[in-house]
Amino acid sequence: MQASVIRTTPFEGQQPGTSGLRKKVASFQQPHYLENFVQAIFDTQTKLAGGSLVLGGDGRFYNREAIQVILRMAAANGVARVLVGKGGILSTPAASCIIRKYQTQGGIVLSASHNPGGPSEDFGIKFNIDAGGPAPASVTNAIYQRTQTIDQYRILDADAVDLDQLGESRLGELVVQVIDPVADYAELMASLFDFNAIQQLFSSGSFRMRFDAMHAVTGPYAVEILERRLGAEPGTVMHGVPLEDFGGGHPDPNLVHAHELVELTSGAQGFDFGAASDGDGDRNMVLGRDFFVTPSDSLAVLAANAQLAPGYKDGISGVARSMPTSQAADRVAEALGVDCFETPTGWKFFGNLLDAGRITLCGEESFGTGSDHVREKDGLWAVLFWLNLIAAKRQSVAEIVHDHWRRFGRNYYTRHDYEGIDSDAAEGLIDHLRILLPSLPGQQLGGTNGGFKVAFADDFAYTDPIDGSVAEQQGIRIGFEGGARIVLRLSGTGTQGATLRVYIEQYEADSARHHLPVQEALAPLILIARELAQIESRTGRAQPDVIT
Ligand code: VG1
Ligand code: CO
Repeated sequence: MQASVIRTTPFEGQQPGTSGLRKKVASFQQPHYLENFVQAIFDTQTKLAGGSLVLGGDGRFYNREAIQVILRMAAANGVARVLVGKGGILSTPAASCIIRKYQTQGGIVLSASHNPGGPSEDFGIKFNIDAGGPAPASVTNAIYQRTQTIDQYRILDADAVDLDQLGESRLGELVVQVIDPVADYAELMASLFDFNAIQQLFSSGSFRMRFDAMHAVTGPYAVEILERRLGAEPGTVMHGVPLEDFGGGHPDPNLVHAHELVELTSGAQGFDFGAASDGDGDRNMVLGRDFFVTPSDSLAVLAANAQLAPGYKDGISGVARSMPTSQAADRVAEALGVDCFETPTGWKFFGNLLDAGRITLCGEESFGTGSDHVREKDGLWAVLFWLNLIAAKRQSVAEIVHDHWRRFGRNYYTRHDYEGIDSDAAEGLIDHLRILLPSLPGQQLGGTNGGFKVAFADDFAYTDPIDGSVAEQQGIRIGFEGGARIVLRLSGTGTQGATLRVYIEQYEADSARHHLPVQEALAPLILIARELAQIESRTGRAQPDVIT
């Protein structure tokens, strides 16, 4: 077997976004496109030569082809060992778990996460560092720089590796180890949560749940853990077979895309608990009967009750949330006397805080919750944490959250997404807000009777407390007296046009006012955001596409 050096020229736009390089499948299918990016990883991440690498993806269309290319390139670039998930499959949190457990020099995760899959949909690739988490900007910038000057890549001339047989084989000098994608992850979960208590909850007969894997990567993980190890009834896991196109749906666990689960948990006969995860298994949605847990609240509830799970019995060292995530967790941190950090959007910003032991739990409003057990957000982990709480407290989801609001107050929260809008219009909208920012503090917005007084307005910048790195222009923040906030930013994960995200939050201490419909409670702030940002006139959209 021989390594070839192939001449190539740079592609524009191989800059990773919020979470890796995401493009249409057709982009990745262009000759040399994937290869250029992968070679840029090998050229800049020099520890991989002679080292080991974890490799796997969420099973979407083009996963298998990409895995074979990357294996042959790893062999030609002197990687000693690649641990690849059976069938080329690894959930994002499982990849993180395996990088850490086997102390590899990093991992390559193939996923466009919650974006649809299939020949005309999205594909993605992301590099994770040896700590197990998404590469920080310093690394992704270096990879991107390299893609702009690249003129050759190395690849072994070899046949495809059998990815469906567990065990070792060789590709030239490279040892390819096909591993069970579920085993190590399931073991880690069993070490963190009270599996006996959860087992008893399922066998009690008075608790029934459904987990919607959305035909994405978590199906096999959820069947193994929930049905086999914890004894949930067969059929608990819905849409459990991973499909290359996720059955044609958006593998995005929210009220819009997981509506079947919402219906199953509705009404007197509804299931007690519903949960879903996304394409690559790092997101979670948690539902009770007729009850939706806002991800921001979920983080706060887990933080307030962490000691009920064996893995967190000694309490938490601190908590972090992304900037647009509601401030519910801040109130818990204050009560616990621990730090709460506010980071830019994207899991990579939690890595240093987790590594330094400054935080135990972290989360994002975008259905992401996680802890220091790995360096990615983790969908099934959050579901198991909730099951552990329900088993320990012997309360329903709604009771747990209502108790939480009584104790800490409620942060009403919603996110409005305007998808696929014109990129120039989106940039123009943000520029317009940037110009407006200095004039806002002190202004009374939202009409004469009542209204909201602006306490601060800025374009969020973050200085990492561990390494001092600075991230600027991370989203427009408008904070009001009393804690209400409007946040606006553009998505960094889309592949078509721009997506505007508008995040709205308002704090309510009075428990008599904790049961209003969310959109109604937030209506005045929603209106302020629309008018201030001139959303309709600039984007042509009167209504958001997705409300969560
Ligand atoms: C979105 C979310 C962000 C999340 C990111 C990756 O990014 O808002 O919180 O970290 O997706 O999640 P953006 O830039 O589109 O707002 V995943 O599950 O797609 O890897
Ligand atoms: Co994801």
